Amino acid sequence: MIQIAEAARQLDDAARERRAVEQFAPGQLTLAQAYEIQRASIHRRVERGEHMKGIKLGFTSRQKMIQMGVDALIWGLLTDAMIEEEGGVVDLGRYVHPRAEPEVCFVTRRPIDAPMTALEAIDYLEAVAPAVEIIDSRFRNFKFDLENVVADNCSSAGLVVGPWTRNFDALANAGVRLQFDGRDVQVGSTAAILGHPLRCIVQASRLLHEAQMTLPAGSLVMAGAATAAEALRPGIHVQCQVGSGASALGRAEFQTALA
Ligand code: 0L1
Ligand code: MG
Repeated sequence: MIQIAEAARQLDDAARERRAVEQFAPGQLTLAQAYEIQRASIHRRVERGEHMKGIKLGFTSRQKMIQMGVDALIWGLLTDAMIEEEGGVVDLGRYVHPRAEPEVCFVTRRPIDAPMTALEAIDYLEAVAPAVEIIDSRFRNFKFDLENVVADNCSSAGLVVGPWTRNFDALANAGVRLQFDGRDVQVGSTAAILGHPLRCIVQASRLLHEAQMTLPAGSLVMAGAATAAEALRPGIHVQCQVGSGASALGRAEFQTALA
């Protein structure tokens, strides 16, 4: 039988020591146990002094589900230690085998404590920004099943958030480009994220309610990748651009350090 605290310790140690580990044998974990492990491993981070910053949704687009062979929406927890400086230099030595995903990030202005409808979602939001999520599975070869990726906090590792705007209208079916050194490596649309990224807030409200959790005002919500993820390498400029022209949401960018 799986020991929640021991499994959380193993994954937390793997993240801190930047080493890949074997996933728990398929079938060994239930989804409920996987979320318990996720919470226990975040608890360890909080005990070390990290602060909760919000949540992320995963597998909100078909491209991501296909890339990873997983077919359900999942969620993970974000702490302040995961935030990388926008426009800054990211040291890939902090990660095991990092990949970049183009996303949008919301910041809330009211606590989310009950399920809401799509029409209500905007009332809960302060702003939105283009963002890059740096995912980093602690599992060998980035291979996992649904329960394992949930236990591993949905591969959460880093995030780079661009300039905030209240231009929520720019979110509908906007072009999304992930570029390395000025070249497109992934191209998609915000419509790939549950049809419209605001639906992530609705999904988040349901998941939080089921988990009997409240998301405080001022929290980040990462909406999930609009495209498949791309492996990061040292010495490149990474940019995520959402929309174009007058209706652009803007861009988030960073440089990866030389090896
Ligand atoms: O944005 C996403 O859909 C991230 C899913 C995280 C799991 C992974 O691909 O490692
Ligand atoms: Mg993501």
